[in-house]
Amino acid sequence: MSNRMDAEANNTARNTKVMNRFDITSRLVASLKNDEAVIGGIGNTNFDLWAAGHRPQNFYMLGSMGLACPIALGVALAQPKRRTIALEGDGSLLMQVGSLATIAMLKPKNLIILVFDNHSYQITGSQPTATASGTDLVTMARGAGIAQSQWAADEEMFDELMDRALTQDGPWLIAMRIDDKPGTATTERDPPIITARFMEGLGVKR
Ligand SMILES: Cc1ncc(C[n+]2csc(CCOP(=O)(O)OP(=O)(O)O)c2C)c(N)n1
Repeated sequence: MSNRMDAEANNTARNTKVMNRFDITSRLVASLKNDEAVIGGIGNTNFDLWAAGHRPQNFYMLGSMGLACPIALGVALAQPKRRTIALEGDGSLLMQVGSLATIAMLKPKNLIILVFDNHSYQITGSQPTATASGTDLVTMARGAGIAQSQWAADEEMFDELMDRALTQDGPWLIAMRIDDKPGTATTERDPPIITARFMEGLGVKR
């Protein structure tokens, strides 16, 4: 671990730069080494995943909040050799925050959670979430038992953390403070096609 990351091991959301979801998602996609599975949560996280360049190992959650982590957990347990990455907004993670405790309990080494915290339920009108009044999702994740939970202070630190998360045992949770730019594109909305393509991408036949 670099000195900088040691020093920032106890960082909080207050110390982080406000970044951009599409930029971070593009960095994530560029950092992928093999056929990692990536699960985009409802709305903006999967819109930006789609816009960053579709891959057959991407799954785009439509309709329900809070399911990126539970779906990614299932994939990580079913295919323990494949790194699996969940992308979730702060509002969605707060709705299904118990999934952090389940992940901590089951300890999937191959699971990485990325949290995009814009302090709001942006896509339904930017109503403030609890993180706007101080709830710290990294502290919550550590409390749930995911010891390797960190705020990325800036883009460079995101790249460093991602590099470690892709090569060292997890589970990991990396959180970013992000701006209020909307998702970059709208994902093609066809659930049977999304599911079939993802299963094919993971080498699983129905
Ligand atoms: C269970 C459930 N409750 C409410 C909604 C309506 N809804 C869809 S997206 C959304 C906000 C999501 O917020 P967040 O996860 O923080 O992502 P952001 O829009 O900020 O990128 C809401 C309230 C829903 N789809 N499902």
